[in-house]
Amino acid sequence: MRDGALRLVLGDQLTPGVAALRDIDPVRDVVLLAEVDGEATYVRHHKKKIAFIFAAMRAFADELRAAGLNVRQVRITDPANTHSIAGEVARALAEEGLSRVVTTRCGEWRLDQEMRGWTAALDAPVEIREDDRFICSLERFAAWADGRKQLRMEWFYREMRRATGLLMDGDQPAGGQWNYDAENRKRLPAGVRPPARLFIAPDETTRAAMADVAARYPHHFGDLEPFGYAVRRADAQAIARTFIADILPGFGDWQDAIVHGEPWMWHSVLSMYLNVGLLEPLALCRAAEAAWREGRAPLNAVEGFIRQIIGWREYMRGLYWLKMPDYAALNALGADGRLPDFYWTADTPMACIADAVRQTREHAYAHHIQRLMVTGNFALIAGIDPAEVNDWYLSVYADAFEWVELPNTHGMALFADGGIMASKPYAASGAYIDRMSDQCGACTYDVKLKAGPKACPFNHLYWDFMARNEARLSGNPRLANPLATLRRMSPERRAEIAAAADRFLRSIGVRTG
Ligand code: FAD
Ligand code: DLZ
Ligand code: SF4
Repeated sequence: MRDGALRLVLGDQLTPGVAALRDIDPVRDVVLLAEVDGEATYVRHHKKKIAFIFAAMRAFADELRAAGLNVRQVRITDPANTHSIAGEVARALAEEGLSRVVTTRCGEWRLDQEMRGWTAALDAPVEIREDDRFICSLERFAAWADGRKQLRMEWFYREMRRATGLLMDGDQPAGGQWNYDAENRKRLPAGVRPPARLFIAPDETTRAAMADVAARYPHHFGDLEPFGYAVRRADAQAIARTFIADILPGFGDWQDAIVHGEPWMWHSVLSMYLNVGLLEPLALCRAAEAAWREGRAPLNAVEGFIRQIIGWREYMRGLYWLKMPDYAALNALGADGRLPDFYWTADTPMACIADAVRQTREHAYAHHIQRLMVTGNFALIAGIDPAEVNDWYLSVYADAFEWVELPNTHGMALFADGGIMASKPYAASGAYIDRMSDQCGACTYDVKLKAGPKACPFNHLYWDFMARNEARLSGNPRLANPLATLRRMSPERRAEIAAAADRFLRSIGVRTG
């Protein structure tokens, strides 16, 4: 026995100051980083996501070794690999002669539950430390939520602004307003194009991880090439700096816009680095605030960006741990349709969906409005089973971990939680997509048509969704207008909508039987 601790660090805990590494003894303790099939296949993650995580784990092992720590790095190709985190912890304890385990609370309920049984299963003390890389502790979130009927993000966000002092002048919001979202919904004017971005050419470490993934997970969704994401902290920080200098100034204005051939727009594309621990949320927000205070970016852009991180990101995590495990099983609208194949193949004449899926396949990324108002909105109004939709979102995005994916999908996109998060379902017809994008001009369907084979499917699915859920949604004041319109429709028109939606949903395999 070397009387030291095994310091387990998971693939999304790649931060030198993560709780499990605090007070580490560089002589007696050993850090474990284990690449295992169990984590790579509990959903069929996108190939680029797995390569990104494996390469970032390998780069982090180099970083820790350079800092003088003992690192036990288990590669996915290691013949002795047991392919589960628990198996690798047990093997490391035995082979390294260690007596206890220290780790940081993980980001998913399934693994957290498993870890809570490890002390008994491994016959060794397992210390699980809170993950304090977040601004709001889970206790603080629970206290904020306590006794509230509705958990609106905006109120939580204001608390986070006060707690961090970000964009505050004394106890008042900078510029006099908390939220500048009303300025952030512009359509992209003709001729305006997003700025160029910094991509990182894959180094040897990344190339090796890509080759391992190509050999081991050939049937997983997604392309490995081209690979331009950072896997090292310094590269992620360089990308964040160029975002703040060149892209952040336009972040707010066209935040909701979708343009063919422009996957990134003015978005930061930093979520994957934040979520695996290569970037720190508070430091990033302080750098964004400095850009505004020094006149390098407008307030609507900086406030919008900071709100996404200290507001939405923190709120999603708080809600996830507050409501799990029941939250995952909620299906308030009783949706039970199958996920159509085109979520994987992009083989659909609906130009907006084909484009979002193609980009997702290529980059393991799509921006928020594509996730919410294209693939998410379609799944909502088509009535697809939330469990299938969640598996898809958890698989296909490089930034997807259940603590953030589930509440976004289940609560924000699908209204499966019946309104714990959102005050109404984000259901929209083709008109919304037409207003915010250039997709409809290139589509086989006609967004202006409401009936007939050429009519945009979002149009009849939207009204079919309202009709199917009329009773469930009738008490919602924010839906008073569309429900009144629905009630004014003739029985013939309602029957026509139901028949068109049914025909279409059967043709794509959402409804069977
Ligand atoms: P930006 O638009 O540049 O925003 C800046 C940062 O704010 C992001 O990097 C992210 O950290 C944070 N952020 C923005 N919106 C949200 C949000 N709604 N929830 C939490 N953080 C937010 N985000 C994930 O990180 N992982 C997921 O698995 C995920 N799944 C989603 C599923 C659905 C159905 C929807 C509608 C949204 C999902 N989001 C998820 C939220 C959001 O779409 C992504 O965070 C964002 O698109 C990431 O791109 P970006 O870094 O360019 O974001
Ligand atoms: C997502 C992921 C993948 C693909 N592979 C690994 C892995 O091999 N080893 C590991 O420690 N973590 C991996 N992860 C991240 C975990 O799935 C993540 O830590 C949990 O889901 C909790 O958020
Ligand atoms: Fe999407 Fe309808 Fe527009 Fe086609 S017409 S791109 S299906 S919204």
